[in-house]
Amino acid sequence: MSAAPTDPAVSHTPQPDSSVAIASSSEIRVVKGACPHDCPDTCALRISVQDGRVIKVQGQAEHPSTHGALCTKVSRYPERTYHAERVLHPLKRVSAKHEAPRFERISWAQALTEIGGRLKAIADRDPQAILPYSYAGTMGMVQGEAMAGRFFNRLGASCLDRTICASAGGAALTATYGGKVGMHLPHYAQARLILIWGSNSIASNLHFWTFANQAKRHGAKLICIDPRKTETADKCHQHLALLPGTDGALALGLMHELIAHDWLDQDYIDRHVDGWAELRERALAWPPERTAEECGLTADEVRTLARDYATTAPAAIRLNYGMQRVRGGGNAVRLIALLPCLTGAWRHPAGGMLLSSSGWFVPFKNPSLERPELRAGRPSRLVNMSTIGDDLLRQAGPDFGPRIEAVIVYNSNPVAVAPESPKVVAGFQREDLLTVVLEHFMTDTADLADYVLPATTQLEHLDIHTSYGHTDVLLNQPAIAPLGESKPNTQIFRELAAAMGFDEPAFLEDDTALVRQAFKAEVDFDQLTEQGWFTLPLAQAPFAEGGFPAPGGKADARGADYLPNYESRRSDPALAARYPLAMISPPARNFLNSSFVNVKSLRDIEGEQLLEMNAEDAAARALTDGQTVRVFNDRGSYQCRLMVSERARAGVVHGLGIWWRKLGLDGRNVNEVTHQRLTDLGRAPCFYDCLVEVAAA
Ligand SMILES: Nc1nc2c(c(=O)[nH]1)N[C@H]1C(S)=C(S)[C@@H](COP(=O)(O)OP(=O)(O)OC[C@H]3O[C@@H](n4cnc5c(=O)[nH]c(N)nc54)[C@H](O)[C@@H]3O)O[C@H]1N2
Ligand SMILES: Nc1nc2c(c(=O)[nH]1)N[C@H]1C(S)=C(S)[C@@H](COP(=O)(O)OP(=O)(O)OC[C@H]3O[C@@H](n4cnc5c(=O)[nH]c(N)nc54)[C@H](O)[C@@H]3O)O[C@H]1N2
Ligand SMILES: [Mo]
Repeated sequence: MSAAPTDPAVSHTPQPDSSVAIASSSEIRVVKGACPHDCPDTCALRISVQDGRVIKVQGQAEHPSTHGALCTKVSRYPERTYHAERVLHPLKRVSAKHEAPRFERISWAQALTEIGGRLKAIADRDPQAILPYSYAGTMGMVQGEAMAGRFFNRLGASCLDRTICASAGGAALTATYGGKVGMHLPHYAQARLILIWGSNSIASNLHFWTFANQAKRHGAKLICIDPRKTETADKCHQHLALLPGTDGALALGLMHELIAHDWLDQDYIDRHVDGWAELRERALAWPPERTAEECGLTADEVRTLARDYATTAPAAIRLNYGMQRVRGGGNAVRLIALLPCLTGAWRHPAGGMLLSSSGWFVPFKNPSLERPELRAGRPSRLVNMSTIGDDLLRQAGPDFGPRIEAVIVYNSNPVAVAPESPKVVAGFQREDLLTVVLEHFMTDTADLADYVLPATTQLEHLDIHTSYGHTDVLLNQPAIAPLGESKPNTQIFRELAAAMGFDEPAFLEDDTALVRQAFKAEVDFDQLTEQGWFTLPLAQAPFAEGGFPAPGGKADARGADYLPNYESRRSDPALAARYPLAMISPPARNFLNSSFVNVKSLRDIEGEQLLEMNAEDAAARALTDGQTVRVFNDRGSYQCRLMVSERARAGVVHGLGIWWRKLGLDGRNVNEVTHQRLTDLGRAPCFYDCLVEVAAA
């Protein structure tokens, strides 16, 4: 079904395996796959195909980390793939950018010739004016950056600083441990105490929850630390609803109690921690009363948490990214990551903490998959994806470099997901900006494109995956031929390379070659192909005897401190007087960031864009459950449906995300009010550090 390119300039490029038509048969064939989505779980999939059509997507029961259970979203994968609104052929814009979007169908040959010509003209002046914009629409290494990276390196384009999700916590783990490493997922089942900290595991890390639930059945205590009373909090023994952005203070308060009660593992500290003496002084300034005042908890809650954590073994922390989307998010992660070093919890396989396991894969990966040598020493300006709004509106200048003239978007929907959308929209509305979007659907970003190129889904292409929640490599075999004229991202970049006249051998390699190059020989490719996954050979209690991947093998406590939010009663009282509500915008359970919002059966479960608010705050504003409200601050406003709910504590509202703007009540979403200031470490956005007011619409 895949259309061969008709342009002679590109027809020599090889077709990847995944676009070879797969013979149909009325028997049911089972294909082994991997879930591509941005989620810690990276499930092993079992895809049933009949007559060339996927009839069912299930989990693989034998996969030890995900054991056959799938979330509601991904079990609806066929509905997404065969969606009537899939983009199945190239499109060219025929309306102005500020008008309602209108597109006409064009051939691949025309699309490639025109885009190639326009990119070449920009690159002749300065290739740094061209920017890739991608994130984790698919987490696959091949359909992610393998071929795209080669293309942008050869072009000499600007580089994207991929910070939108996890880089504050990532930088913190690297500063503290020397890498993004932590406990192994299955060991949580043996823990006696689990702090589920800044994680709505049931919604966004379901397979961790299975292990936590096993521990609970064996008598472990589960404590949820989250401003929102989530469905995970409902199932834990205790819920501590701290104020957003105060986790660093809570960690210091716990350290205070560890010191005061002599609960430290001084031997572990002496041998495996650098800089404790200095941090110890800072922690002594956080007695339970001060900590409680800062966090919006009671002093008793702080004391009891410290006692539970220090006196139960093994004690495990499942930290997640929700708590690092604030100004002090990086330091908060550093402080929490030090807790198991102070109590010696790392001595046990079921003790320690996990924020991300992705660093465990690094030594096994091929560092030159994206062919960095193709850049050949040319400049590589780094543009932060989290400030794309400001950056698209910026003029050329000595500290910025050339104005951005072209953006090529793949695996991301920045117009919906990037902070401060009024500026992001204004940037993408520039008539002089060339925007090319590789997509499955007409997202808010595709609506502002000059060209939309149809991409294949995970059922239609080959890929290989790591995980940030477990330590298995997974292979995704294509189950069906590409729908319509869609092509894998890799193939689109190969053909764009050919249209630009790039003839290096790196652009002739097919997807099978890329999958085989992704890892070094230690990852057994035969086992991966046969079984569907390969488990990295790693130590069970990785830091029982220290040995952190940092230089010297020690955890580093130097400099870690608590920083309050940019926007809070304490840091900006004048702003807080006008906008007294702290807003967080964690994901709606049945969406995956902005993916799946257009899948009707899932959108029907979510209903409408919702704002959860405590009854006290609603009464103070004479607002009632179910009414349409306007959420606003100096940056912008959006309308949504009010849900008066016990899930919200007083003073904090939850704008559940991330809706497509055009499916929102007034064509906007929650990022209308978020800001573009960055975290203390990792240059990440502060989505959950945001003051607003709410009124009847
Ligand atoms: N169903 C579903 N699953 C997902 C996603 C999705 O959109 N939907 N997204 C995926 C992606 S990209 C990621 S990064 C992960 C995100 O999943 P997580 O890493 O778990 O992060 P969030 O969902 O942003 O937030 C988790 C929890 O942190 C809480 N929180 C907010 N602010 C604070 C704070 O200041 N302190 C503390 N202690 N808690 C706070 C929120 O209320 C929320 O319940 O999940 C992935 N899985
Ligand atoms: N207010 C607020 N904003 C947030 C967050 C929040 O909690 N609150 N969360 C943030 C986080 S954690 C993240 S990770 C970002 C996520 O932001 P993004 O990474 O942009 O994630 P999605 O919104 O899921 O968009 C991914 C897009 O990639 C497309 N896609 C999927 N597979 C492929 C493929 O194989 N090829 C191509 N070409 N396209 C594909 C999908 O159709 C989808 O439109 O959003 C951030 N934004
Ligand atoms: Mo994310």
